[in-house]
Amino acid sequence: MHLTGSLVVSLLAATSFALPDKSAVKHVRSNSGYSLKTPPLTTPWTDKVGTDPWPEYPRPQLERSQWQNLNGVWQYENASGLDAVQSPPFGQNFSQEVLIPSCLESGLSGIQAVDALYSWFSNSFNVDSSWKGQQVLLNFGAVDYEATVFVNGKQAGFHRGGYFRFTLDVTPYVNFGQDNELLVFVHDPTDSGDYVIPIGKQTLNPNHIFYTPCSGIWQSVWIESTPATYITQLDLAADMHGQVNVTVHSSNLNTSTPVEISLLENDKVVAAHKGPSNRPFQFKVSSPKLWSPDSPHLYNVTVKMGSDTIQSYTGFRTISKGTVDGVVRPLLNGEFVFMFGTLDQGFWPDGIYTPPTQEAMVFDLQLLKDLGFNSVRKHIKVENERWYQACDQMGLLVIQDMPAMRPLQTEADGATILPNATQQAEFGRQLTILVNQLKSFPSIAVWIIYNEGWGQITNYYPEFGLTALVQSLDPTRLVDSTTGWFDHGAGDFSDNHHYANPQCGSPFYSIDSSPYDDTRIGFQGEFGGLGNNVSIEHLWNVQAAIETINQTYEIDTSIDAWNYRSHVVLGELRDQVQLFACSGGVWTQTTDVEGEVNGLMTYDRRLKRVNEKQWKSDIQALYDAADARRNNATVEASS
Ligand SMILES: *[C@@H]1O[C@H](CO)[C@@H](O)[C@H](O)[C@H]1NC(C)=O
Ligand SMILES: *[C@@H]1O[C@H](CO)[C@@H](O)[C@H](O)[C@H]1NC(C)=O
Ligand SMILES: *[C@@H]1O[C@H](CO)[C@@H](O)[C@H](O)[C@H]1NC(C)=O
Ligand SMILES: *[C@@H]1O[C@H](CO)[C@@H](O)[C@H](O)[C@H]1NC(C)=O
Ligand SMILES: *[C@@H]1O[C@H](CO)[C@@H](O)[C@H](O)[C@H]1NC(C)=O
Ligand SMILES: *[C@@H]1O[C@H](CO)[C@@H](O)[C@H](O)[C@H]1NC(C)=O
Ligand SMILES: *[C@@H]1O[C@H](CO)[C@@H](O)[C@H](O)[C@H]1NC(C)=O
Ligand SMILES: *[C@@H]1O[C@H](CO)[C@@H](O)[C@H](O)[C@H]1NC(C)=O
Ligand SMILES: CC(=O)N[C@H]1CO[C@H](CO)[C@@H](O)[C@@H]1O
Repeated sequence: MHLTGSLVVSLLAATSFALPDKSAVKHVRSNSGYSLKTPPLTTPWTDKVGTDPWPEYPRPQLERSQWQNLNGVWQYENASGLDAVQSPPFGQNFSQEVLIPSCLESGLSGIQAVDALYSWFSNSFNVDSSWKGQQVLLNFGAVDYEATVFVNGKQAGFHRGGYFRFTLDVTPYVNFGQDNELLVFVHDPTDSGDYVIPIGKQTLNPNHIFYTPCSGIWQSVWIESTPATYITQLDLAADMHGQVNVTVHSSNLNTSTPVEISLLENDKVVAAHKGPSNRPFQFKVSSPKLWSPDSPHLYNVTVKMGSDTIQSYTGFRTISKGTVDGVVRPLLNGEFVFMFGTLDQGFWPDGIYTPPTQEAMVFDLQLLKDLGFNSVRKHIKVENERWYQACDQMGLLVIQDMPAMRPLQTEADGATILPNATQQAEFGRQLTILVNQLKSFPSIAVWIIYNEGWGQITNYYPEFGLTALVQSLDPTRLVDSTTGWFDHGAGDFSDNHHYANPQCGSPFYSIDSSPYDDTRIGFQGEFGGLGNNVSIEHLWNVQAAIETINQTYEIDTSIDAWNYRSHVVLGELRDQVQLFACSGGVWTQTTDVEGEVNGLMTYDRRLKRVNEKQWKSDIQALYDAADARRNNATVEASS
């Protein structure tokens, strides 16, 4: 018997429900072949990942106790092409071993593949005999880009979209108390051929601000056991008045089952309500403690539907917009909140899209909190759900981008590549999934649809329809329809990008941007980007990336010069808060990424460029300037 560490952890986590019989848990295949491949740069966590990555429960807002983590060492083989899926290699050992979850291109995967367009993954998993009579659900946190899943030789499902969670009911295919063969075919075209799909910053040809792609099973995989009728999704929204809106989605769409929801604080039920499944219902909690970045209070939630019980949580807060002293402002709990965050791309030199560990992931967010940022812009990527939970717990307002399709022009041939009608419809479908999957995280404040014109059709203005779509799916958030470039008046923000200095809510503007529109929120969706080269041990050690270091942004020749320039640029933003209609900004960026050396810290997270004392004071000055506007005091811009 071989009991992997991840199973031990997941079994230990399953304390309040019947534990699977440990003696029945085993893996048939040897896992001795996996070893970390040395990436071009490591992080302090690279060597801590081991072979049982991401033991934490992957779906914190719909948590079941009876589950089994399938992360760990799987088998991998490069596939010849799309046709390979027609003849799945059942019952075979593959030539290589791979760490799941990971990007095939990452050192942590043990593969470090290039051009991994078609792949096979296999693993075997035991379904405990005590689960017999229950449903068995197989969950994937995210697979980039298309996954065809086979269980014991039968096709169990297909999923398209590289950033989203999906669940397959594999009950009919599994053998209880025995090993089951799991085979996954993955097709990830990224930006090859004429594919125009949501990819964010991934490219098969990394250069400048475009990076190494991520292919394969890059978020956690797990199975869980449920009753015949089970909760598939929980939509929860709670506002500053104590209003709670709930929809408990059931696997049985035909009938409405009674559900009971309880809010808990320190294990005590502080509110409870009964309602139907599959239909929205509401109730009110008197004088809830509100959620905000300064006081990120959360309530635990238990939902029971028939014999299914799940754990979740929520926070009470209201995001809206309103006019404060004649200026349209974003409001949190009815008050102007100056939103100040970083461009946070979520790339890692050892894991690419997959943070090496939860601790590493939180390390980035903690730096932002320590410096006084109250927001973070998750840039054209979707994180695993524990990242949003961390923002909920730590108190960071999330500005969430939809992963972009290809940028307007490719470096190679200068050709314009825009989505055709089919691809545009698919973009809308995936945008719908994004909002529906993430809308119950209290920290998310703003949805972004388009970044700098990437994939944005301009012979008609699709952002108007997509904005209406997002507003209908989630009326509780603001929509920043176009951050940077082609603004035709859609959405809640008049959002400008400008480097290095900001032009926020300002009456002047540069050729790339539009004049501030005073009917919407004036915002600086990107600025800063100041660079500073570092020694080779902190650099992404790839010659092509090193050669582009001085081709993108301003490079300051010392860390002192970098902090001096930061102080000047942040001071300019403060002046614009005082003088103009600037309601927030996004500093580029949290960390260096590949050939970009403009982070608050380096790509390996080992060197912080920020002079913390100065940055804290410069960031506080932004909030003070905003407070002065909120209080309608007369202020003068400093020189
Ligand atoms: C996979 O195989 C194809 C040819 O069958 C090859 O072109 C490609 O480079 C291989 N990819 C990897 C990651 O090995
Ligand atoms: C796969 O490998 C395992 C042990 O590593 C071996 O027992 C088994 O026979 C192999 N299967 C095939 C089909 O080669
Ligand atoms: C709850 O639903 C009502 C009616 O649809 C809506 O007016 C209200 O804004 C919602 N509140 C929250 C917190 O979602
Ligand atoms: C729901 O109703 C449809 C059509 O009547 C039926 O085919 C399906 O089996 C029902 N599903 C459940 C879960 O009862
Ligand atoms: C929610 O539950 C978690 C663990 O179950 C606990 O650590 C936390 O304190 C609880 N929160 C509240 C507000 O009771
Ligand atoms: C869009 O392009 C894709 C890829 O070439 C193609 O498969 C699809 O049929 C096209 N759709 C339309 C409406 O042209
Ligand atoms: C940046 O530093 C690296 C390593 O020290 C060096 O090879 C490269 O030439 C430098 N680039 C610039 C633009 O200074
Ligand atoms: C950029 O840096 C490279 C070294 O990586 C150097 O050869 C080149 O001259 C620099 N270009 C400019 C414009 O400074
Ligand atoms: C300095 C400032 O913003 N003053 C404003 C205070 O509010 C009144 C009434 O809305 C305005 O007329 C002032 O311009």
